Amino acid sequence: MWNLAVAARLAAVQQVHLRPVFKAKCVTFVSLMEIVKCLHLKARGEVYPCSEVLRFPVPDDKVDWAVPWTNYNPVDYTAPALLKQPSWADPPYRNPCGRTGLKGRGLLGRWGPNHAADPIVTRWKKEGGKTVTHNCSGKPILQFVAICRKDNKEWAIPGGMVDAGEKVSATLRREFGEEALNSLELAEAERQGVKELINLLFEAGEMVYQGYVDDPRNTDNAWMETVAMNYHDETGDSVGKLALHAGDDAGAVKWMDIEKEQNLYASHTHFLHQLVKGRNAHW
Ligand code: RP5
Repeated sequence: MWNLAVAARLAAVQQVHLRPVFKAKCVTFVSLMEIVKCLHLKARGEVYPCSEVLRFPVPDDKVDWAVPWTNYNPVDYTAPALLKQPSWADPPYRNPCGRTGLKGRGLLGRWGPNHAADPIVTRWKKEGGKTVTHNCSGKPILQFVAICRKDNKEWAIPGGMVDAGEKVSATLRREFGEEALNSLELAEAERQGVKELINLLFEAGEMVYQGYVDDPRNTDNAWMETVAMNYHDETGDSVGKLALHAGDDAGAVKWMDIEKEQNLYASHTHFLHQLVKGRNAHW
């Protein structure tokens, strides 16, 4: 969608060459990239519009980012009107929760929000076929599938980054499969079975949290945001019975009792707190 919007804007400016492309029913990403490249001439004009700002001159053979150019020193310019932050303009990439003491992107790939998805798969804790209640609260104890992250050895929800163009619902399934069931290493037939089971359970999820994550990788200009969904196996007969196997970024995986003493990765303890409140479980 974004590429279509960009190309449409460029087409409106240029009027001419693009018409045939837009008449075609199927516009591919590759052809859009070509369009953008061949139009990239006015975007190198000497004086920037509505200003006296001069661009750093870029010759034809240096346009491509792939061509090394150590002396490239583009001019930094944002129009004064934009600095007043009108409602239609993007805010500068500024961490919405405030300063972090570090600028740049740190370990994160994108400026601004970096989108993740967190599947919280739960079941009731049982012993001898009976649901276990907590001595103090008298409430049933929920368990969730937790992974131990390889990067920092912290226990966490088996979440992950949403790939470009991927639907969040697909990320949730993929990450759970890869990290908690080691789907990447399974034989094809087995992987198919696991996929079907996940698809069944993940048909009915409930959103627990959406928004900013207090992730240690966050900076002033790049931060994590997530959608945390709960997939609950009420009887414990489907995923609740699955053999868990850590895979990909997970060093270990287990069913973990949910209780407030846990100190999980990033904001994951907070997500679980939201979840137990909704299910009236022990905390
Ligand atoms: C957290 O980082 C999110 O809540 C999600 O669990 C995780 C995604 O990052 P990776 O696990 O892919 O590093 O902020």
